[in-house]
Amino acid sequence: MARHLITSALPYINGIKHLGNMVGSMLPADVYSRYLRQRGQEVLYICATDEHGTPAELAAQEAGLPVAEFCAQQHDAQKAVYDGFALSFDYFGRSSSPQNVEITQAIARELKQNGFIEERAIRQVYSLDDERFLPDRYIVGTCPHCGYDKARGDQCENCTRVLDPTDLIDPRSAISGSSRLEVRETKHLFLLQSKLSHEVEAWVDEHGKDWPTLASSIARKWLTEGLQDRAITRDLDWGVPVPADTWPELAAEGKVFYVWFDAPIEYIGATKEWSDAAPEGEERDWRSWWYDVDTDVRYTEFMAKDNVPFHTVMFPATLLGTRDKWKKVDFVKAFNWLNYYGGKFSTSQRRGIFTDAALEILPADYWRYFLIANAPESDDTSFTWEHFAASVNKDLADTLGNFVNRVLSFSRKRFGDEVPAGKEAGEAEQRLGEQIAELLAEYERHMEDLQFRKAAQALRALWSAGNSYLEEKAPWLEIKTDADGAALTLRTAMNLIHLYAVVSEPFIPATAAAMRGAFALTDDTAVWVAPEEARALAAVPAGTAFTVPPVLFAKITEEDLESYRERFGGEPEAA
Ligand code: B3M
Ligand code: ZN
Repeated sequence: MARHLITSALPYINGIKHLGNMVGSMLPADVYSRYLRQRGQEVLYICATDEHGTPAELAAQEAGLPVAEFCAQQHDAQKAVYDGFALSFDYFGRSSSPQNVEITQAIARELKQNGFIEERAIRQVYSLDDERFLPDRYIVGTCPHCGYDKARGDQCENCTRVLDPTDLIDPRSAISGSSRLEVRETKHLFLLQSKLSHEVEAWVDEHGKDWPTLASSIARKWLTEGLQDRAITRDLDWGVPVPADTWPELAAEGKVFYVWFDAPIEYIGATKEWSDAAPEGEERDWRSWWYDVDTDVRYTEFMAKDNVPFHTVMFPATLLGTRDKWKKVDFVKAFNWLNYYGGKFSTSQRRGIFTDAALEILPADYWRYFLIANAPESDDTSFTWEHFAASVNKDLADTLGNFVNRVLSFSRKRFGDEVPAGKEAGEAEQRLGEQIAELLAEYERHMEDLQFRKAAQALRALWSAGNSYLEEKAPWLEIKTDADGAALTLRTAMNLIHLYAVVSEPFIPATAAAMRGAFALTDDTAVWVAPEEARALAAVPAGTAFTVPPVLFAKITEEDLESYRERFGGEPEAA
């Protein structure tokens, strides 16, 4: 049995995330984790809030809160939303945890020891009124290219040009607004990526072969451009402190590590948090997932395309430079972007559907199914309310929900509250069994390959096969002349419902549990059903008591759509 370590890109602490953020990381990681657990694999699914860097400090300032308090509140707020989406992390940590501080500092020491970190003097903007050096993002001014007067020292949001603080016209501090700035010399730590370039290249050559093209092509692009040495410390009040035992001068100046240095290390840090949070009597060993485990742990990462360089170049360079036995990623599942009516979702511009608002209007399974079935795997995809409604109404309400409801309701009405016996399985059931076994094997293949859109297609085909069988046998007619035949049809359909409940759980866990719970089966579990076993369609024997669950998916109406467009914006696509 393989041991699967799974991580999804850490959502920044500032603000509740939109659906686009979740579909490109946490949601597919959850679907895959659930699938592997049901197949009996040992899985550790780790994620956390990414709490350092300028986004956290600026957002805390805006909220008028000390940054530590802001992060604690936001961590809990985000975690509550992810619980609402039934994201089954084994641990959802915090990059500001003591565990991450400890491991980040230990890794930095190892890098220094091996000559892959050095101090360099650089010229940086100092604010006399804030009495501190200002990271590029903390300097605002007028963009020399487009005249936008809120351009930041690192980039102009208006014309997206990358800037240097000294390019800005009338530069001033984003903290105090003061324009009493001067350029001074200061020292920072640099990760000597250039010295690790060949090793990283060799590692990507060896491991990147079976990654999806999106991930391997971005990694190659960065490597071809040549790895630059990168400053990995900042003058911020909030972050993993540079350890005084190794860099006393920088520590005394309050330097902290750059957020992208400590954030990927939080995958390890959060695993230690998981270990340290072990309940009484439960053995947990974080090192057994991360240290000297190259062969018996398969590590899969989920992220959006903009995070690929950090995960396939900078983080592996960091771990290679330690000359230690840290586990590196085996498979990088990268996603494109989910847009909203063709425009970008944006947390900062509050454009699109945010995860908390989504749960206010519809249950998680509507979103889980639609987002994964339309995941931006090979291209950016665009969310529209019209497509969302059409998809859930057809696939969830009609194909799956209606099938479950009419089979159970009709059987209860004509044969009572127990699964009817009726005839032995005949040619139609034989054919159906073959078809189900084939479709299930295809579904498994796509899940093993992390091809989520294709997996959703195969799942839909499984659901449709049940509807076709029901139309073909038409028990509502059959019962007039052949009650035993009708009973066989309904018993077979009920076995399909139980099978659907098991294999749909990775996508729609709440609905799957409701479907499985309809049958009073002793010690029933969501353990996967292999195609060979599924073929028999006999897991639910005649005589099993059952109940009829409430309608699984209420349809989205035109009025609903109107109200959603009203609230979230978005013009109906041209018919
Ligand atoms: N916090 C997500 C982002 O770029 C970033 C991922 C960190 S994963 C170590 O939006
Ligand atoms: Zn500009």
